[in-house]
Amino acid sequence: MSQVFSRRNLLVGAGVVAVGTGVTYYLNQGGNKVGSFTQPEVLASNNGVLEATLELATVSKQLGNAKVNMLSYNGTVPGPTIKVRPGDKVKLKLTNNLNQDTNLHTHGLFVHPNANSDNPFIHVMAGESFDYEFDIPADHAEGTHWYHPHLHGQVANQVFGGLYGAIVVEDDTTPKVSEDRVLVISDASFDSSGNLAEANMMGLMMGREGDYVMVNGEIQPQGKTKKQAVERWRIVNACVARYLALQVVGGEAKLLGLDGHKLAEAEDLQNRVLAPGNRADVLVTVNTDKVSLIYNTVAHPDAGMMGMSSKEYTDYPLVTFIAEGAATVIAAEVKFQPLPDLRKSSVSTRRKFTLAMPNHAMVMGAATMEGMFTINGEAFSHDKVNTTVSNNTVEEWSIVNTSTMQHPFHLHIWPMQLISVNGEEVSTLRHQDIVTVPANGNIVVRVNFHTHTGKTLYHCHILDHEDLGMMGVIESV
Ligand SMILES: [Cu+2]
Repeated sequence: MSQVFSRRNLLVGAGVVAVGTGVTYYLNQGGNKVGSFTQPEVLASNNGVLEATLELATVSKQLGNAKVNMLSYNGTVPGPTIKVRPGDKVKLKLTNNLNQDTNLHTHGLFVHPNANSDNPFIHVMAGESFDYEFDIPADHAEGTHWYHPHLHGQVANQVFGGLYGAIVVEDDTTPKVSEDRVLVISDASFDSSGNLAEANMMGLMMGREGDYVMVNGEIQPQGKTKKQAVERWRIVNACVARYLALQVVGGEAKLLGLDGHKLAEAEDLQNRVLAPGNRADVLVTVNTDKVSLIYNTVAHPDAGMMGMSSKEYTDYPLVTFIAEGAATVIAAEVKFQPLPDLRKSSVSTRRKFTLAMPNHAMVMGAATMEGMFTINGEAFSHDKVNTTVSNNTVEEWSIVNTSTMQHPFHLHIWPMQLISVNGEEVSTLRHQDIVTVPANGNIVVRVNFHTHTGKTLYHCHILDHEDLGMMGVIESV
């Protein structure tokens, strides 16, 4: 077992080893070059149509001073940014050149869950291609979403491996800014040969956290900005299991929206926590000669148990932009259109979902934890519809967590309005597609099932938990 629980590190040969407690700043070790900040390639629609190929393949890429082997869309980590407008038709050919099966989920897009649209039940076999087609509704809100594989049993491995990319929906209200940047945050671990590390039993149980935290596939990249520049940062938490407490140093940071849904008004970003899968749309005004996105570890209640020794990050600069010269200041006008407030809706059905996972004693000696992560006592089954809802109704869901760690609850397609957390009402109006259910706690959300009917999923977005069964099938009829 010692082999299984040992922390393996990247860059051993390069003399850079980050072990033990406290942050080992990668940049401070042995003269590593600072990676430069780059934007993923953009696949943009033209005249209402985006037609493109996403090819999955392994890729050998430079990470700091090391060569590592990851999984990629179109040869890059993250994959290309998909940029669309409301009303667009999107045709994506998914070409699977991996030696494992996969599929594609357009996380956050309000599109159809059936047929060859955002259908997580599709299976794209190794060596095969599949033609996806999505219609972006004409009234789709502008905002930031993302895509990743959703093949049950393989989701955590494939996302950890590097399969993720941003989706940007732009419309005429999208604010004009000095820079509009995608910041995809992800993590991964590697063995001494630079190959992706496998998750051990603890990693699966708690959700694996990679040793290296990246922004757009680089460790602590640096880019350029200008003084007084007004920038939009589209932050995607693409980590399998890592919660990110984020703040901006060197600039004023206003949170405009979460999960692609505008808040009622801008709020301070400071120390906002993004669960795995959450996105934050942030407006940053550079007010010094250097602006950084700073990350702090969100302490896990079970940290330190049984060899779980993830690195602690304290005030860790994920990405830094150096200001040179002065920006031509552009006034970024942000429109906050009021979201429908489901607190005023009449509720057709109330349901309770109980999330449960095994404790340490239950998994000691177990060969697998498959099926031990459940919702309402049941692990995911392809063959079963767990929840049937009626189109054009508003439901109220109480989501209860019986475990000692928090779970980020994700519903596909229809956003959730957070009503209360541990019985305390949420005063602000917010729609999200991932809401965190506190340890031994509960939340209440309301959902307006409308427009799309069909079968899709709800699950924990700690992707290891989803793969181990904490997922259910919902059908809107
Ligand atoms: Cu979970």
